[in-house]
Amino acid sequence: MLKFWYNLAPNPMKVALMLEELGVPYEPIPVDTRKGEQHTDAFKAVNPNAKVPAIDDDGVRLFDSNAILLYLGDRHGRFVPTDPASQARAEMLTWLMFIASGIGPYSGQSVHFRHAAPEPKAYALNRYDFEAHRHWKILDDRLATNRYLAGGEYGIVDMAFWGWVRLVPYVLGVENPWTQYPNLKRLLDEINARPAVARIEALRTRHAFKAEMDAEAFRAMFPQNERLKG
Ligand SMILES: N[C@@H](CCC(=O)N[C@@H](CS)C(=O)NCC(=O)O)C(=O)O
Repeated sequence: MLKFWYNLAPNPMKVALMLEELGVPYEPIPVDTRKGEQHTDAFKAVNPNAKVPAIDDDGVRLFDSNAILLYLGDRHGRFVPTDPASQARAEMLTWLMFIASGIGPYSGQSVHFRHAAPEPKAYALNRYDFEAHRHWKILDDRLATNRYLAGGEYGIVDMAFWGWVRLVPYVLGVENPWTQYPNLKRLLDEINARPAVARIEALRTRHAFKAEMDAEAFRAMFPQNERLKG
């Protein structure tokens, strides 16, 4: 059976959504990153990058959420346009990579500098807040004229989007960003209403991940800080 190493953060949740949409059986294996479980030798044999998600699909092993989405889409011939020469496939690849290389990293750094970094952080926070807004605005504009991100049909790009868009208030430090970005909210609400998302709620309650961001969690998730200690 397909093994899925996960926690409840945005990148694993995209893959959880795809697995639930496909309806393939899978074994969820929790990796508690606040306890440092991503750094064990056993997990690094699965993902040398020491992050979730990763999968093992009956011997086919992958890590990195967007690679996994693409693999599963191609493998099952669902939620991706299959003709490699088509405009639809080109748009799917373009927006998937935009999320992988833009939305994810800039949103992640916006969260880090807003909620976790020590002072002084004004320069870094301004940069990542600006870039996070800029990237989300590009998606909001795209969704003003397209029902889904890759065009006419719901697919893996929308799932990659869903992983992150739920956290936009936290990413941008704004209670109600939706007045500014109504099209993001429109697609978020539509995806949230899908039965696959309801099934993910069941997965979310299956394992009690550590909630505290204490010294152990900071050491595990931000190992670079150890270099600053005299
Ligand atoms: N590019 C990777 C990023 C994975 C990633 O950053 N995962 C986070 C959760 S969303 C994680 O494992 N963080 C724990 C850590 O950095 O120690 C992907 O898309 O899968």
